[in-house]
Amino acid sequence: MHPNLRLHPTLLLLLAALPLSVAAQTHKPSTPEFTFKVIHAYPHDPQAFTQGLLYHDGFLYEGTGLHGRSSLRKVRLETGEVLQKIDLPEEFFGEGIAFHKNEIIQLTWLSHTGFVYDAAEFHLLRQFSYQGEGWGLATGAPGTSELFLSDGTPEIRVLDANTLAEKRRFTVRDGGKTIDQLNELEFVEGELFANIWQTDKIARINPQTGKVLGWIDLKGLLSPMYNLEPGEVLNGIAYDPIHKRLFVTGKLWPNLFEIRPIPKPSK
Ligand SMILES: [Ca+2]
Repeated sequence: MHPNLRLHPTLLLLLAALPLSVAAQTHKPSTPEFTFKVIHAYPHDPQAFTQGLLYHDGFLYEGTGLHGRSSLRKVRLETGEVLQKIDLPEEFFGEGIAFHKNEIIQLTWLSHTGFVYDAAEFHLLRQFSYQGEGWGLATGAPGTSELFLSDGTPEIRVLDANTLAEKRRFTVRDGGKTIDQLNELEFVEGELFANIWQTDKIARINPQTGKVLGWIDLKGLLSPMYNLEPGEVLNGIAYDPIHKRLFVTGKLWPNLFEIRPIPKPSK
């Protein structure tokens, strides 16, 4: 501590005696919070249990989950029309997807099995194995050949996109608190965005350290008139780096949105 910042012992005693709630108010949350503006609303297949979402060369690619309903799709953004689709065998519960070179990689939830398809025809090229659960997957910064993988824990694995071997991992923390339930992922302008499962929140994460840089609160994005079931939560982030468009949707949601995060007014 800097000598000038040393507190007098009497003051320390006074601070220790303060009720916790008052003491907490002296430490305002330092992690920036964002709300959102809807730029466009698009149709989304309400039968698609979205587990993976990405944007590439003018089209959306979507991985869906549930046994017997898992698939990989190419989707027209403007209409939600499914242009191309391959179904997974019923024993697999599809999870996150990522684009690498001319291939699409897809995780499964509990099967320790991933699939690699050629992106043009969706032909299955090979399978691979990994430890633990598979939740979200995202391609890292251009030129790094990195993939980010979430598994429901506070840890994010960084894979070599060519070999799919683990290179490193980091723990996601907001201040001193570890953050788990990290679900669908997207790499956006140098940050890793993660849906927090069963919430309306997206964490903005430093992909080197795991530090949470901000929170995007998407509460109220989908109209309450849709009466969502408990499992029909926000999940799915895609980014168009050319036009800097950020897309989000949810499991079985009727809409997909282009949004713009905007700083939350301070209270
Ligand atoms: Ca994504």
